[in-house]
Formats: sequence, structure tokens, C-alpha cells
Amino acid sequence: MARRNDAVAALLEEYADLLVITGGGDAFKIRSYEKAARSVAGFHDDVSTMDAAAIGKIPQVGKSIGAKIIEYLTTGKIAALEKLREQIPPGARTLIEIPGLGPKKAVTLSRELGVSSIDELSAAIAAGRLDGLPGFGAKTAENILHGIELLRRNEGRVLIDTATRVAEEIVAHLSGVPGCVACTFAGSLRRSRDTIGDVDILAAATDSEPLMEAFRSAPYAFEIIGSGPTKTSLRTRQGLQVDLRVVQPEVWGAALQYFTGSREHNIRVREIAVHKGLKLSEYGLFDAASGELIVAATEEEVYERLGLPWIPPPLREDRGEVKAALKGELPELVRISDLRGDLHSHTDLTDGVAPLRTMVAAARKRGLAYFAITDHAPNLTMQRMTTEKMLAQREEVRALAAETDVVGDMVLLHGSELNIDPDGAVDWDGDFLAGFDVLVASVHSHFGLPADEQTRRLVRACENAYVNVIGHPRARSIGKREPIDADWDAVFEAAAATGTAMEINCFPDRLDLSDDMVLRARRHGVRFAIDTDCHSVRNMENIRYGVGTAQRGWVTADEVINTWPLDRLRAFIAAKRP
Ligand code: DGT
Ligand code: CA
Ligand code: CA
Ligand code: ZN
Repeated sequence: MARRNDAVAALLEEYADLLVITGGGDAFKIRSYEKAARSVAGFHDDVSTMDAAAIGKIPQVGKSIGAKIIEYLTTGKIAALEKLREQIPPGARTLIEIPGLGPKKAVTLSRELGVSSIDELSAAIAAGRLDGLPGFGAKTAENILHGIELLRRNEGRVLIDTATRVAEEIVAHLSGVPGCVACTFAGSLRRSRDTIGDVDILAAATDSEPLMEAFRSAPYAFEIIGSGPTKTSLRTRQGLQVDLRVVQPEVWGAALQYFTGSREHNIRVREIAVHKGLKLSEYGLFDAASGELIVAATEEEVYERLGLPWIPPPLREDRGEVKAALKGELPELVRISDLRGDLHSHTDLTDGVAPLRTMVAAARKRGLAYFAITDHAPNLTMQRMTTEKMLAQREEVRALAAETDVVGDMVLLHGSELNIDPDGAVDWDGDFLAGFDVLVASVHSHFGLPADEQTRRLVRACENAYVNVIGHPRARSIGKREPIDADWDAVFEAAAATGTAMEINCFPDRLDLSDDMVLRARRHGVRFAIDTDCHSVRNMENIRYGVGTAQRGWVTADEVINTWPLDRLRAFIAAKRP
């Protein structure tokens, strides 16, 4: 069963939104629901397994919010939320989905223009109906249209963590159905793409009907799109499409190879088959002339019979992997188990939800050899960091490092996530920066600078002797904010030349650098840091998505600075300093 924390967090967030719209709460109350939502989402235990007392002790939750969570867990509803829902036009809630359009504006638009869908709104804007509406100047109209465009571009695609949770729940369910010989997910999810169009589940069984029936009648089946003996498609409540295909156990490998894709990779592989007088389909590899089945049971056999080693799914994008495989030159991809450290994390001193000690204990559980605490630096004013607080935290980190029952052999590094200002400068001067073990620097503002200024900004940050990692370099937020514009070849060249790593940030809505940018950076000899940027214990689980992205970028362990032993990492940092 999936954790209930996400459902609870979504409801608390909705409650906060509705308080804004209806004017039903002061800023403090609204903030407290937002904070509680984040805290519940990041909490390590599943709320549905906790009692009222324990729920009341989740940071930021308290009595009143705790009672609402209990109410939801026992009745499936929150009465106060239902009441707020009734107070606003349903159309306004749809419009809130548009990135950058706040709740207040959404309500105004739905009331004043009578629009209740995104299509209606874009038609209304095109017809000039926004003109003269107070608070909706030309700039606002332009922003709304841009938000709609962003939404459309991503339409139907979901973030990888959402798809992963759905897929794992379904695989676990179907694997338990009698007669199921094998079950796994294929498609873009198996290839670790950053966003997923639909989830493809593959199962093997002699008789497909029990699996199809279990799938159709499962709690996650909200709407059945189509169902037959070999394939059933449905939609979950959140609107995500899931395709289930059931094949005979003997052809498992051929089917898995086919439905993993990508389409472009499959075409390339089929060409090889044709050259060898063979025919490849989801049913197996056949002799083209006689039609006789040659192999189908495992993916390895299928590739082998074509003269290829097994190709890891993240590489299957027709980006040269077949050619490399033929030459025996496939990269040995970085794995989660190669990572010895994490160089980017937050505690509740800034916007994390867990205290230092909790984060450190969780990092140790991951088996890390070193762990950097990198809370936000002062220029990100909303985090209210100060130099004094940073120094006090350093003392705390040093003291905790001596508690061997907490840290074991793990080494704690004290760092910070600096803010790169529009000129490329960061929060403190060199003297102060020299006191940190490691430093991340990120763009958190001025996203819209022209490319040449953005390039100069990032190059200067790389040239800073104390900056070791550029955090989420393109500052994208999938479906919400476009990446910043820069001459990335120039930035990567500077990164490689200065000994500055580019981060592969593991947050599912960032995955930044993205796979294509990783490939580009590698051509310049850039080093990477695969970091969770964790704000909670649970965020540490995101490591799989960052590693998946790195694998899609053909990254090997040696190119990733946090796979290195600590001595080597320290030497890398020291080499850059004056
Ligand atoms: P998505 O769902 O947009 O994130 O991307 P995929 O790659 O999961 O695409 P999807 O769900 O349409 O199909 C899953 C895999 O099945 C795809 O990667 C390759 C295979 N496949 C499906 N239809 C075809 C086809 O018409 N030709 C070929 N060669 N392969 C196909
Ligand atoms: Ca798919
Ligand atoms: Ca599909
Ligand atoms: Zn961060």
C-alpha cells in the first residue's frame, strides 16, 4: 500500500489554498497549513500507522491540524475542507493549476469572465476579454498565457516519483495474483526518463484473465479505458494512464525488450536483426525465412543472439548505444551503491523539516562515508540565515561528529548552499568561505536574465575558489519554470577548467542537470555531484532518480565526485583554493 502521507499533504495544501481564496484565514494560519503539508510529506513514518499522539508530534502539525489528519484517516474526509470547497466556483480550482496564477486571480477570472476551464480562459484572453479588468494588465495576460503554454507542454506527463509510486503499488499487487510468473514496469519509467507519459506494466502468465480481472477491479482503477486478453488500459484517480500487457512466460524477455523501448532504440535493434536474416518483435526473435522462433525468454538472450551485450534501459534512446554495444564500448554506469557521500542537504535551521541530528542519522543509515550539511546562506532572505547561526551550526556539527553512536564512521562536512547573485558573486567573502569544508552555489533569483548575463554569472561562480558544486545549474522546475538561458558550453568549459562540479539534483521536479545537458557537459570533461538536496529524511529516497538521470547521461562512477573516497574529494576541493 502506498504511504498516505502524500494524500494528507495534498489535502493540507489544498486547505491552505482555499483559505487564501476564501479569505477564511490569516497569513499565519495559511503558513501553518503549508508548513504542516511539507512536514507530513517529508515525515519518515507512514501517518496511517500512527496514533493521534504521535501525529500531533510531527513537526509543524500540532493539535488542530493533527485532528484533521485523524479525521481524514478515519473517515476519508475533512469536513472543514469540504465546506471551503463548496464556497468557491469549481472553475477557479482548475485555473489554479496554471503555473504563476495565484488563487485570488483565479477566483477573479472565474467570477468576472465566467470561465471554468483552461481552454475557456485562453480563448477569453485571445478575445481580449481581459482588457480593462482591474489587476490584469498586458504583462499579467502574457504571464498567464506563458503559464498555460507550460502546462500544455507537460500535459499528460507526470513526474517520475508519482509514476514510480503508482507503478510499484501495481507491480506489488499483480505479483500476488495466483498464476503471475513475473511482473515489472517497462516503458519510459524503466528507462528513467524525467517525466512519464503513461506507465507500462508487463506481466507473464499462462492465463491472462485473472491478472486482467485483478487490475480492472483494483482500488487504483478509476476509469477503464479498454480491456482485452492481452492488454488493459486504465486511468488512476489522478488521471495517470496505466497499460497492462500480459504475455506468455516463454516470451517474457522479448516482450520486456519491446515494451521498454524507446521506439527509436527498438528500430535500431531491429535493423541489426534484419541484417542477420532475423525478425524481432514483442513475441521473440525469429528466423526471417522459416519463421522459426529462436529466442524470447530473457532480454539477455535476445541481445546476445543479435551480437550485443545487454544494454541498460537508461541508455536505450538511440543516442549511440547500439553502436557502442557492437564495439564493446558501453559505459559502466554509475550506481546508487557507488555513492559514498551526499554534498547537498538542509536541516530545519533553514527550510528543511528535520533537525540536524535526524538528518545525520538517516544519512548514516544510507551507508554514506561522508555527509555535507549545506543550509541556505543569508542572501536568500526568506530563510533568515545569519553568519552567527551558521557558525553556531558549525559547532553543533563538530560536536555531533564526536557522537560515534550517531555518526559511526561517517564524516560530517559543514557547508552551505550559497546564492549566486546576478553578477556571479556569492554571500560571503573568501575569508569566511574558507571556514567551510565544501560549498554548493545555486541560482535562486533573477531567472530571466539574458543568456549572456546568465553565462557570465555562472562562469564567475565557477571561478570562485570556494565554490565546489553548482547546485541545480539550470534552476528549472518541471512544469512550472523553464530552465534559465545561458551558453551552456561556455559554462561547462569553465566548470571543467576550474574544478567545479555540476550538480545532478535528485528532486523529481528538478532533475537538474537533465540527461541531455549531462551528455553535453561530459563532452567538456565536467565532473558531477549527484546530490539529494534533501530537506527531509524521506527526500533521501530521491537518490534513485538522480542516479537514473546520470545513467541516461552515460555517466560512470569516476566522473562523480561524491563516489570518490573522502581523501580524493578533499584534494579536489583543496586544489581549487588559493
Ligand atoms: P511515455 O509513455 O511517453 O513516457 O514513453 P514510452 O517510451 O513509455 O512510450 P509508450 O508508452 O508509448 O510505449 C512503451 C514502449 O513500447 C515504447 O518505448 C516502445 C514500445 N512501443 C510501443 N508502441 C510501439 C510501436 O509502435 N513501435 C515500436 N517500435 N515500439 C513501440
Ligand atoms: Ca509509457
Ligand atoms: Ca503505454
Ligand atoms: Zn538546496
